[in-house]
Amino acid sequence: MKVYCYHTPELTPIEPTPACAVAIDVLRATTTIATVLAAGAEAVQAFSDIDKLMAVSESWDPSKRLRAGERGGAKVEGCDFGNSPLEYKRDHVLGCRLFLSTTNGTRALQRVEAAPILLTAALVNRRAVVEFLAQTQPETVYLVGSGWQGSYSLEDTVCAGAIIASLVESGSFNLAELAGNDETVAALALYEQWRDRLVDLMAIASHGQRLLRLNCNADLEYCAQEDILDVLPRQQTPGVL
Ligand code: 3SL
Repeated sequence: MKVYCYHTPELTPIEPTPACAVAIDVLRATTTIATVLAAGAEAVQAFSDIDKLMAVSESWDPSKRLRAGERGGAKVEGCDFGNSPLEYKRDHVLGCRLFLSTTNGTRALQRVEAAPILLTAALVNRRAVVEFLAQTQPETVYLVGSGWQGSYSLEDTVCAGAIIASLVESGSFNLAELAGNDETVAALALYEQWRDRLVDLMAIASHGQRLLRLNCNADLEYCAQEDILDVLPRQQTPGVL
């Protein structure tokens, strides 16, 4: 297994298609996806375009549909939810499909949707992703950070580093053999520096600061937790996890 870390969708090659891709948007799309699936949602369907989300979800039974849209960190008018994982309580979510469009996370998913195995990871479900990778050992794995509108995000890279750390610490993988590119080693170094202070790193990160300005302090605390959800979001059909 070779693991390649890419900081943004734009930096991620689309060819050759990797055996497995893992989309990461710790603040907050992939944390939200893990949260709603762990709470019993039937599926999450991701859209980069909000008008398409509205059109496709229109034909869905309204009692089984949740529509979530985020732009610039705020909820999109006309949607039931924004993108805070804390908005979703089990009672809202059970058996429903979440139709989701966010600024960057859904674009990262689209970038690698051709991968035969497409997962999403956040710190909250890191262990489930690591266990899957360790058991199945796909030949090539891309860890794809969502970034923010084309630029680097600390929180996505630290999550990639957390995945690498867990694989190496299991004793089954050697970093020199596992790392497909230098970004993978750098992601591990970032995680090793911040692993005991992940919430502090979130608060320094530019998107963390954007969310703090929107009074989303509790979101940062929640998204910085590791391994609290035993859920493996995996693409079933294009765009549907
Ligand atoms: O960019 C995204 O996909 C979002 O996760 C951003 S936010 O955290 O919901 O603002």
